[in-house]
Formats: sequence, structure tokens, C-alpha cells
Amino acid sequence: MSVTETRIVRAVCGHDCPDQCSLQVTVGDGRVLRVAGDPAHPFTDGWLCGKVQNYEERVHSPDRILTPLRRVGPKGEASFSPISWDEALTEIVARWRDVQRRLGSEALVGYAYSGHMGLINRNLPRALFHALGASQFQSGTVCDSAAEAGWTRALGDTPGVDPETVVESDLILCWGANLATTNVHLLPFIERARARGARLVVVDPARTRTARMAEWHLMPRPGTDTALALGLMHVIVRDGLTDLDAVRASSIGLDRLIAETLPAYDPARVAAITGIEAREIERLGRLYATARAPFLRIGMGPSRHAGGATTIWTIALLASLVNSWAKPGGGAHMDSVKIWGWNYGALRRPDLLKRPTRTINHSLLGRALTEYDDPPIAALFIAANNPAVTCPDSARVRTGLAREDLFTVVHDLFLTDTARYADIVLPATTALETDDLYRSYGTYYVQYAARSIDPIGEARSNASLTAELAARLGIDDPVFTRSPREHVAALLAGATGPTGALTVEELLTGNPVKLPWGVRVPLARFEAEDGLLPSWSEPAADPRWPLHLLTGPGHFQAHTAYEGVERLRRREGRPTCLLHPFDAEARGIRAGDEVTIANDRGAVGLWAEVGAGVPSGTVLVTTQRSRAAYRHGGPLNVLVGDGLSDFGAGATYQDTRIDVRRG
Ligand SMILES: Nc1nc2c(c(=O)[nH]1)N[C@H]1C(S)=C(S)[C@@H](COP(=O)(O)OP(=O)(O)OC[C@H]3O[C@@H](n4cnc5c(=O)[nH]c(N)nc54)[C@H](O)[C@@H]3O)O[C@H]1N2
Ligand SMILES: Nc1nc2c(c(=O)[nH]1)N[C@H]1C(S)=C(S)[C@@H](COP(=O)(O)OP(=O)(O)OC[C@H]3O[C@@H](n4cnc5c(=O)[nH]c(N)nc54)[C@H](O)[C@@H]3O)O[C@H]1N2
Ligand SMILES: [Mo]
Repeated sequence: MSVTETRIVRAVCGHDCPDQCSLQVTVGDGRVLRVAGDPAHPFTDGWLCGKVQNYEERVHSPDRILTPLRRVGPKGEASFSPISWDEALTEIVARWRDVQRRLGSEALVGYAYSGHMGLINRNLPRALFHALGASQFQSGTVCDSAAEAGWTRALGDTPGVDPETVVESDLILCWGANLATTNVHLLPFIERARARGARLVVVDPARTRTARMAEWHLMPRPGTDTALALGLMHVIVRDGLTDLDAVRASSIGLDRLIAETLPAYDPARVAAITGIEAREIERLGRLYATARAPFLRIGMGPSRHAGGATTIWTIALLASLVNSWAKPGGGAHMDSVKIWGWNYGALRRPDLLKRPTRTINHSLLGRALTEYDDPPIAALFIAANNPAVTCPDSARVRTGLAREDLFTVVHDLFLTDTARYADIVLPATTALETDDLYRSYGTYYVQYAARSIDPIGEARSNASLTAELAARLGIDDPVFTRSPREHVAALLAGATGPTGALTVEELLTGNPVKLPWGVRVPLARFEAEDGLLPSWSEPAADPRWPLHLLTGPGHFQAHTAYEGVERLRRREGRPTCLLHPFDAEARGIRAGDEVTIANDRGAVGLWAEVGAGVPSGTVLVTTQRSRAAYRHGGPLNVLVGDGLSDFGAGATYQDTRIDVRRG
């Protein structure tokens, strides 16, 4: 009998999640045996979420792709046969060169998205496509670009406050963020504040897990938050609940907003818009303005509407209106991205792009694949993203992916819906099989992690695949042959702000390092640079589609990234939609019924739940699944249009109008 020698190594969770946990990985015989939260990381604090606590099941999932594959059947049907890496790369290089020769380099587009959040693996592929002169890709419009643009309009380059400071707060206003699912490691900090008397107030149309924890839950109609925020401002200014001179000292446009905008947002009108009673609006305005140190946590949900960037702009201004930034425990947090001052250009290398090329918006991928010509997209490379499920207008994405004249390469761990359309599928590593530097977008921690185990099967990381492709394409810039240590040094060379004080040596120890947090009172823009003031307008209604569809992340899934883990698939359960009892009764629908959600774009079959967890008129689906998980017609985003937000060019998932029927 042989005894496996085991050891514990440090790693970082590579998922797209604000917590970015620090891991202790038990390895033996080249396998991951166990994963635990690192007690030495103050935010992770020794525990993990339901998705990652059995991460070994994902690393060693029997569904993982272990060799390159070449398509042998029709696109979309997933008929592949294994080929060698050499054959795969030879074919990719030949096909890309052919496309460049026939149609020019802009006919090529490639990107890596957020399946791996390490800076090296996420950013290095960009350098390759810059060097190739490909069409540029604006990624992130499927996620946070509208929210970021709104925040920036309000507060410039101010980062969200350190989330750990929430312990000092006496009022936590959680606005459109489902923390108990999407930012779980913040909860113990909130609980510490509550143990000292703080109150938690949630603003979300859905009665989420987070809302169920709160002292008070307000349920606005989806997409009406701009009006709600302006209504709170109306009450705060009308009742003299803030020191306006102090606000003026660090803001622009306050008096114009007070004179021109706020009169139209009295509680009665805002009640009619939002569905929240006038006296509740009064009460929240008073509570927020009179708290000692109100902590405003803004989520992504409210940004995913046609007016979504303005919504985030307006909500973010509240923290300035009550002068909360200078108070420990106060201020606002949406994310911490702006605290980081890495020299990202050292990895992305925009200088390698010799001529400007067109930019393709991630949220419009389907349109780009089906409509763009001059030149059409003829070669597509996708890593760490599953757009056939998660992009808006996913039916159009599939139509594009099904084009016979499109050469598609997909780099993933699993045979996702997107990979099923590929000409060549390349096996990817999990983050535990890579070396990378991870900076959190929800905290102030950064941590380097060397690989815990060698790659499984023939899998390769984004970084090593990029390096190999560059070599075969004859691109000899040194960025493609740098060691991880050299990449870290390059990211630090010319880094700005507190990031500039970090050293390669301290990062490469593998210990989590926290950037210092200093109180910073931002200049708040109540008036945009072009003179615009925030306002709300009613989106056009279509009586044929009376219900509003809300969608969001699954509790036991990270978008679709855990579909390869059977236990988590089972825990997530079958896809359901939650209907208010009024809406269910009006349609003769009972809990457990087979139902179809439909609009002009398509019809998707799932199962009904009935309850008061949504306001009447709103339907909630909290998971993203592959087409096969639905009874028919999936995935869900066939119902979602590709309209963009008012500014920030972001997706508008939460603007989807539908109806639901039995059967
Ligand atoms: N378990 C798990 N965690 C995740 C993810 C995952 O897939 N699974 N995904 C990760 C990623 S990529 C991201 S970007 C983050 C997102 O995390 P969050 O910022 O929490 O964003 P969402 O969950 O998309 O939306 C948050 C809430 O907004 C609400 N909402 C929708 N429309 C409106 C509105 O008009 N007004 C208001 N007030 N609320 C609204 C939704 O009901 C939802 O409860 O989570 C990350 N964490
Ligand atoms: N209706 C609706 N749609 C949404 C949202 C919503 O709230 N509602 N949320 C949106 C948001 S916030 C986001 S961020 C997007 C997310 O959309 P996607 O980026 O498509 O998210 P995932 O399904 O997690 O896909 C990531 C893929 O990366 C793979 N992967 C993991 N690690 C690696 C790696 O190291 N290398 C490579 N090459 N692959 C890897 C995983 O196996 C997985 O297939 O979805 C968006 N779509
Ligand atoms: Mo996201």
C-alpha cells in the first residue's frame, strides 16, 4: 500500500467574484485533494463559498476537456475528434494567415474574458491580438461598463471605500447587490456592524437572500432607481437634513440639481414611479441622512437598464449629498477597481497595434458576427467566456457562431455551448494550474499564486497558449516570453498610487498584501461635464409583454462556470422562474408547473415557483444555464435584447419584457 504524500500550498480563487479568496490547497500525487479558505487572509477568514469549497471536483471533473479537438460534424452539435496540439496550432496559424491575406487583419477578433481573473492570464492575450492588428474587443460591456461609467461620472477616479470599514457603519444601505450570493465574505463584516447596532436596509425588486437578512427591504419596480435616489435627495434637501455648504465645497452642480431637478421628484410622484410608498421614501431619506456613518453598497443590478449608467451616477451621489465620505464606516463601495494603478499596458501592449482598428462591443457580439462587413469577422478566438449563453441576444450569437465561413477557436475547460460551435477547441487549465497575480475588484488585497499542480491532461493556460501562438506566428516581442516574475515586475514598473509602493519581492512571497486605505473625499458631479443633470424617464411599454424579467447569478453557479461540477448542478436545481401570486393566478400557474417565458425574440421552457419574493409584474430567474438545462428553447438570454445603456455601452438584461404561460 502506498501512502500519498500531501502538502498544503497557497493559491487564490480565480473566479470573477469581488471576494477573490485566498486558498489553502492540499495536493498529493499531482492532484488537488482539498481546498480550504486561508485563515491568514482577513477577508477570506478561513472559509469558502458553496461553489469553491469542493473545488477539487471542478479541477478533476470527468467533463474536462483534456486534449485539443477538431470539429467533424455540423457546428453546434459538438462532434469532435481529438487532435494533437501541434496539429491544432498549425491549423490555427494557417487559417488566421489565410484570413489576414484574403480579408485583412480586422477580419480577426480574439479575447480572453473573466473565467480567469489573474492579471497575466486575463491580459496577455490582448497583446497577441494587438500585435496581429485584429479588430479590438471591448470586453466587460456584458458586466460592469455601464456601472463603471456611472460611478466615474459621479466621482471620477475615486475607488469605493475599503469594504472592511463597514464594521464602523451604523447604517448599511445595500442597493441592488445580492451580497449573500455574490459577495458572501462581506457578510461577517456587516454582521459585526449589526452586532454593534447597525441596521441593514436593502433596495432590490427581488426578495433576495440578502433582503431576507435585512431589517428593512424596499422593493422598487425594476429600472426606477434613478427616481428613487432623486426622491431621497428631494427629502434630504427639503428637510435640511444635510450641511449643503459642506456638500458644495466638494461638488459641482449641486445648486442646479436642487433648482432644476429635485422639485419634480417629490415623494408622491416618486411613489407613483417606483411603487414604494411616499412615507417609506421619506423615512429612508431621513434615516440615510441622519445616520452617523452610512455605508452605501451599490450593486450591478440597477445598472443593467437602458438608463442604467445614469442610475449608478445618481445613487453614487447620495454618499456625497450626506457628506459621508470622511466618516469611518461611511462613503460608498461598488468595487475597488480604481484603487489599483498597475501598469496594465505592460501586459496588454496597445503599442503593438500599428494601425487603429474597429472595436467590437462584447454585448453586441451576435450583431458583429452576423452583420458586420468590410470586412466580416472571419476568425474568432474566445477564451474564458461562454457568450452562446451569457451574451445578450444569445440566439443571434449562435446564428453567428453557426456561420460556415467563420473559423472559431474556443479555449475552455469544458465543452460549453460556445465550444460546441468551435472548429477547434483547446483545453484550458483551471487557475490552480497557473502562475498569476490576482488583484481583487472588491477588496484592497493583491496576492500572487504559483501553480498548485501541473496542468491536467494536455491543458494549457491562457498565458502559455498565447506565448505559443505568438512564437508560431513569428511575433517576437519579449512580452510573450516573460516569466511570471518578469510580468509582475513589468506591471509594477510605472505603477501609480499606492500600487506603486508594492515590490516584486513582497508580492512573490505569495502572502496577501493589502493596499493602505486613506479617507478621500471625492469631488462629486451632480452636473455632468456636458451640463446634463440626472433624471428619470419612463421606458416605452409594450402591452403584449406585460411582465418584467429580472435575471441574476445563481447561488451555486458562477454564471455557467460550474456546470461541469455535477454536485453543484444538482444543488442549483432545475431552472425556475418566480412569479408573484397575482400574476401566477391570473395565468392559472401553480408552483412546480411547466411554464414558458416568451417575448418577440423567443420562448424558453422552465418551471414555475410562486411567491411574494417579487413585486407583481416582475418575474425572477436567478441562474444562467446551458441550453440543455431548459425544457425547450433556451438559454435564457435568447429573450434578452442587445440594447445598450445610456452611456458606458453596457448590456441591459434587466429591461427585458416578457409574458409567462403554462406549458
Ligand atoms: N454565486 C455567484 N456569485 C457571483 C457571480 C455568479 O454568477 N454567481 N457572478 C459574479 C459577477 S461576474 C458579478 S458582475 C457580480 C454581480 O453581483 P451583484 O452586483 O450582486 O449583481 P447582480 O446579482 O447581477 O444584481 C444584484 C441585484 O440587483 C437586483 N436588480 C436588478 N435590477 C434592479 C433594479 O432595477 N433596481 C434595483 N434596486 N435592483 C435591481 C437583482 O434583483 C439582484 O438581486 O457577482 C459575482 N458573484
Ligand atoms: N441575463 C443575464 N445575462 C448575464 C448576466 C445577468 O445578470 N443576466 N450577467 C452577466 C455578467 S455580470 C457576466 S460577468 C457574464 C459572464 O459571462 P461568461 O464570461 O460567459 O461567464 P461563465 O459562464 O462563467 O464563462 C466563463 C468560462 O470560462 C471558462 N474558464 C474558466 N477558467 C478559465 C481559464 O483559465 N482559461 C480559459 N480559457 N477558460 C476558463 C469556464 O469554464 C467558463 O466556460 O454574463 C453576463 N450575462
Ligand atoms: Mo460580471
